Amino acid sequence: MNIKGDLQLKKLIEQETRRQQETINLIASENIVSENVLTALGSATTNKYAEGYPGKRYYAGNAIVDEIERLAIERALDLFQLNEKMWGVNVQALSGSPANLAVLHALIPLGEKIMGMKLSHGGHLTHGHPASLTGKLWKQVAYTVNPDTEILDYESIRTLAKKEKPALIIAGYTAYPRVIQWKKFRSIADEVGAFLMIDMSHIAGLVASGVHPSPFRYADIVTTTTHKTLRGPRGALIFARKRDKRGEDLFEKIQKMVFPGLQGGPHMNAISGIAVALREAKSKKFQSYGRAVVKNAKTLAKTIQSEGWRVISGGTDNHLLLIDTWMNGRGIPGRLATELLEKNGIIVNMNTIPFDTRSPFNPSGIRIGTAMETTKGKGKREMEEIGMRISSILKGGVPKGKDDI
Ligand code: DSN
Repeated sequence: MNIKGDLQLKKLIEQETRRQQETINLIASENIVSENVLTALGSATTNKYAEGYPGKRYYAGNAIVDEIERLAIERALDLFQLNEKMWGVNVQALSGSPANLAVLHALIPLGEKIMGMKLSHGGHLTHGHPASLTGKLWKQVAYTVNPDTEILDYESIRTLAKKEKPALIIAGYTAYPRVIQWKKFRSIADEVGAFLMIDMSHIAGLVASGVHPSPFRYADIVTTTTHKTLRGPRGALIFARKRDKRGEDLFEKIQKMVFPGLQGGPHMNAISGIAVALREAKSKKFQSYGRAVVKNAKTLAKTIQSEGWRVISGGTDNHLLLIDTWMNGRGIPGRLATELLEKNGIIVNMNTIPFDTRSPFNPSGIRIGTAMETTKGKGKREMEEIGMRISSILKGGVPKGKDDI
């Protein structure tokens, strides 16, 4: 990397690159992209304005970027084994939040109810949280996990849906460690006549590598960011049915909402990088990567549990786990846990746990993910070491007289 003549920025980027390599990065939504993705991101495609869609642009000179966008589309459909007659994919949304906003705005009249998981239980802001535009333009009906198991309780979700009759139901989360049963969500959505939108941002790479069930058979719309377990550049994909159960072309409506509804020119360098990542995700190597990510998360959960810490829902089936560091006052709050870990070279984020009694600014837990360290080549032995280190750092952080965990 060389930013000629700008030593100040060059130094900062080098420092950040070193930080990523030299610390243990367990932010569940982060990863490290390949050199090829970085090259595509830094390519001349960033210079091109391409408002519109391939073959229907507003400026001249787009024949080549048309091919790039078509390639990204083709690879996205191919990766998730989708028939282009039934599914369309938009590759232009700038990231996950605008992607979700575009879907909602395209399909749901303002003021109607949308149903999503409560943020503090693992949902996302754009699933209707009152602080997000999605919670201001639509009314959120929030579901939670079961208080005893900390796992989705499909029957209580069904009861809530039947009572509230939302126009759209969202499944797929940012801090939920278990397998999601898409079929159950489909039957709930059908019972109340709602669209089923699945936000698989966190687990897209696991779906691509076959270690989490694919949602496509059951969903009307699937959104995903491209930079988490999928290991691409920042960006998003919106998959939508061309003909849903009511005979509606959801894809066409969403296309119009992304452009011109919500955005101007797409970031063609990001789309180029996404095309690279989608090809990589199709490889055998990526399938082993997905398996390793989940294995590593399970090892980490087991190690941390064996040290006396409470892991939410008792473990994990995917790339992330939530640790209750507070343990009803016997441990330490999530914020302090995050700070102590960072001082010791381990990067995580504080996180609420289901039914948290503390505030989101200083919650009861931390969230840990294995996507990035697995990309760096870490395996079972390293995960055990990291788990032991996390535990001993957290125990060292327990104030005097409170070290009885
Ligand atoms: N900020 C992302 C995450 O960390 O899960 C979600 O948008």
